[in-house]
Amino acid sequence: MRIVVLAGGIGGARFLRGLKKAVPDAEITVIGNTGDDIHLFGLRVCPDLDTVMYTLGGGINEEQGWGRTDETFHLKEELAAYGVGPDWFGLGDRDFATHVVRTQMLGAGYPLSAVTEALCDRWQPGVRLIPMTDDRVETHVAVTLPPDGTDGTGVTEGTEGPGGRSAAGGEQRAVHFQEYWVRLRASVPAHAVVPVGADRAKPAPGVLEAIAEADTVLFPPSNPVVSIGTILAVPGIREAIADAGVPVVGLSPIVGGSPVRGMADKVLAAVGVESTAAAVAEHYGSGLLDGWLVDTVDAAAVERVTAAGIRCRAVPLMMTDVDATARMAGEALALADEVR
Ligand code: GDP
Ligand code: FO1
Ligand code: CA
Repeated sequence: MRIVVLAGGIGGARFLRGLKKAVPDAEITVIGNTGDDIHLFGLRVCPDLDTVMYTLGGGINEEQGWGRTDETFHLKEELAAYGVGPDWFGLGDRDFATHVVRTQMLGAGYPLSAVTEALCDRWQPGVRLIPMTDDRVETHVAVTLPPDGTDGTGVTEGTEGPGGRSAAGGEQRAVHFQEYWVRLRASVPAHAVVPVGADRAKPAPGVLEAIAEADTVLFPPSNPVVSIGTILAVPGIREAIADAGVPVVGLSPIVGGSPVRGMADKVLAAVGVESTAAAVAEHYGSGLLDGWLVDTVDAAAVERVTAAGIRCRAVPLMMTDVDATARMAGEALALADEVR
């Protein structure tokens, strides 16, 4: 069985661990989000690709869900001693090595897809991990900063780019997604989420082929806006999924009206989607989704999703351990077989 999964970071990676356990013989291709990528200290950092690679390869910091296990921060501390920031992004020493290797290979002319394959030679994630594109795409968020020049974080520098005054007196800025998510903790009003460069990006080699050859396409409980939404913004990917003629089944990252983890509600609001399991299904739409799983606490949403032309079922969707996650993956594949 050939399965294609569009994945962000933690939600995608943890789901993949369950999927591998549910169907050990499946050939799984993961199309990873690169809209979160950022250049720091001259290095290319790919948080979502690395989260998938470390999680499936056994190197992830389990509590945090991102970054390396058994990590130290000497390099970051030394950089800070030189006054070199940013100080708000926690890059550890072990993690730094990944970014050094990646940046060196990119500098030598290898595309990100080839670099990712080389990094996975070490980690052996047991899936084929392909970035959505080899081109540069960076998610930016249009925000309003408070009028007093502070942003509630106690840090006043760091936001760059053209801005202006809003009617409310706050300052309008477009900030990098990581700055919005990690530095500002999504605590300032967000008005738009833009995957800058996506409109000119091409799917990485292997992406469209994997979709065309898939038996099933799965949307794990990843962020619908800044993870799966960004992947779908690369011209050709959404169309390839819709045209593949195979079941497309998703699992809701929203349980009981809130994200299980993180601040997906904030970016959903920025694109005008309410934070409910049903609204996220409608946001993807019946043109793309054939099946949708909601958590049992959201059983009342099944009717609304079904009315939208998407087959829906309520099952436990909390990834508390690998076995629970494997059962979720099994339910997703069973739903796919029903619509096949
Ligand atoms: P990120 O890139 O690290 O933010 O990770 P993803 O985009 O792949 O996934 C983030 C989403 O995972 C969040 O919106 C969470 O609500 C969702 N999530 C995390 N853990 C669980 C879980 O146990 N169950 C469900 N249904 N969703 C989860
Ligand atoms: N997330 C944080 O909340 N704080 C950090 O300091 C941080 C550092 C970091 C370093 C490497 C990496 O691969 C991921 C990292 N993340 C961090 C997670 C990352 O920002 C994710 O993109 C977001 O959590 C949402 O996807
Ligand atoms: Ca992410």
